[in-house]
Amino acid sequence: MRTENPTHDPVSVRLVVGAALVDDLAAPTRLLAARRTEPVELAGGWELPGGKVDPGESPLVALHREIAEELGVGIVVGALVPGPLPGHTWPLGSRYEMIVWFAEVVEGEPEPLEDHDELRWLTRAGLHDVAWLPADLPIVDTIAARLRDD
Ligand code: 9L3
Ligand code: MG
Repeated sequence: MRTENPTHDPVSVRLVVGAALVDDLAAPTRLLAARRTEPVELAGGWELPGGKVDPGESPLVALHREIAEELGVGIVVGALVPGPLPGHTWPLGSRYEMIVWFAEVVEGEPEPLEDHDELRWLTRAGLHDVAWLPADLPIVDTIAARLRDD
């Protein structure tokens, strides 16, 4: 009997890094949401910015690179937003897992330079004003618990 399921093969799961960009790491009141432009099945969905770790690249280096490429800003990275999988990652379909850190912009002003066409800073009360990608929803709910009302 064939028991292996390639979609559950950890070797085939690729790591994605994401940033929970907040206005102030010490007293966060707003979270940055980014609207995807591609691929077509995800276009229009809102997400935490980030992307795939390159082979041989460390996750934190990948995070700084992705945020610089996508938003044109420098960041300082804070605590993990701990996910339920080993290594505190979050499930992202069958092919990816994502590791997410809180982060704050320290250089530049975020702009949707690559892979997004709109950005929004959301307050806790307005977190669900955008249509988050389904995979990002539980992460956003965890972040919500850390946001202060402003
Ligand atoms: N993804 C989902 N939520 C996110 C991010 C950054 C990524 N917050 C998914 C979308 C893609 C895959 O992970 O299927 C790789 O992301 P990217 O490299 O296309 O940004
Ligand atoms: Mg990306």
